[in-house]
Amino acid sequence: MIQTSSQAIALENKYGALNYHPLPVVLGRGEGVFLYDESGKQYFDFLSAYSAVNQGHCHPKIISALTDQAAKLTLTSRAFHNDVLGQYEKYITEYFGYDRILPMNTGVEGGETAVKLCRKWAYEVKKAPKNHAKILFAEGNFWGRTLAAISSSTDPSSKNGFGPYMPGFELIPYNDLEALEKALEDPDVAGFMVEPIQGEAGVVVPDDGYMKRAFELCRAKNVLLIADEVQTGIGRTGKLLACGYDGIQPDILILGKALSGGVLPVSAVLARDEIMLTIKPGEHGSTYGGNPLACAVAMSALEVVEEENLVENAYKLGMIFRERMQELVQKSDLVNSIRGKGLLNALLINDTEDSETAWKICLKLMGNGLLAKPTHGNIIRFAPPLVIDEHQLLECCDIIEKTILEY
Ligand code: IF1
Repeated sequence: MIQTSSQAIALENKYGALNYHPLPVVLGRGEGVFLYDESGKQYFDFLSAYSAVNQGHCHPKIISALTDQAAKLTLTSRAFHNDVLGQYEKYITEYFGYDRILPMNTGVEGGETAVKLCRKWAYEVKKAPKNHAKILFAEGNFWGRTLAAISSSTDPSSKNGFGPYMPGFELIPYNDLEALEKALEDPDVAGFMVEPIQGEAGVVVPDDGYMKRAFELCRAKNVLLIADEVQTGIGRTGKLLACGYDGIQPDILILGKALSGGVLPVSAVLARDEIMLTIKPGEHGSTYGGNPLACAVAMSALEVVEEENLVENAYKLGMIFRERMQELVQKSDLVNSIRGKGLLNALLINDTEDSETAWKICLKLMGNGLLAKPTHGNIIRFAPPLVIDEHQLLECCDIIEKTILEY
């Protein structure tokens, strides 16, 4: 059956839960930095599935790791060993410099795992009194949709209407070291979970050295720094990890999204022995976590990042992108500023947070062959796959500039 986009959209609207508000484009194919709709129209992907597709759509090496492994063995559960898991665990722990990995699937499960691990460590190693451990979060955080994740949220649309919420969580302002220092005076605090750049909040970049100082403050109080690099990790910000800008190795590292290059949900929690070994058999897990298909895909996704120098590319092209957008800020009254690191950037529009301006600009961008999504009414996130080349990036800058100037 031949299906038009309006038919495809109508089906979703009739039979699906209405928990999203997508741009009215129906995609059927992706390759590298490009997406194609059902009529064959080509778009530059400037969302990369929220930074999951850092290696580009349907990367041939990752897809062949997927299909090769899929033909051999996909899932055993962790009730048995499989012949890929150990190799993957060795590969990823060496890649990021940790003792051990706990493999999960979605990003939010990585976050849940990190929180559980931190609590377990607090009771067994730090000797916190039973059920007293507290975890600090920064206002504006986003780490997913589970009840624990929304319990730490300050975004009413994520949080409201789903109570009661998880106890033992505390909020402090982001990028505020004094507030952190004060919160750390409470001896029950066991961990501080934080994004090195806040994604959902609108690509909020903290002051230089924030993560480093936060890490030192935590260390001084025997509190674990848990870095949520689900969105910022794996090259996106122009370093392998955004924490790399501060030269720190977080106590617990959460990865997801691009760990599979957008092929299937693969997340990971990395930590040193002292922390990871507090969880014993039967105390945590997941049917699909560590499945051979995910392990094979993740290894090849990480190999691609290295082989194709995606970290360096993101760094270099990010500089060029922000320079071009800075010129646009000068030329157009509509845009206020550009911020970000590497290829995780946001353009701030001169309008209110509840306006429709960013959305309307994204519709125009779509018409001009570039897909991006607003975050809030006045912020547009620009995050192309890291395989984009300079020529393509400049073409995209032209599209963005033309669209904004014509608006
Ligand atoms: C949705 C935003 C991005 C994340 C960080 C954990 C997770 C995420 C830092 C959970 C997920 C998503 C999920 C997506 C929208 C999205 C998002 F717009 F909300 F801000 F990426 F920019 N930590 N981010 O950003 O990972 O469980 O989803 O695999 O529709 O909820 P997940």
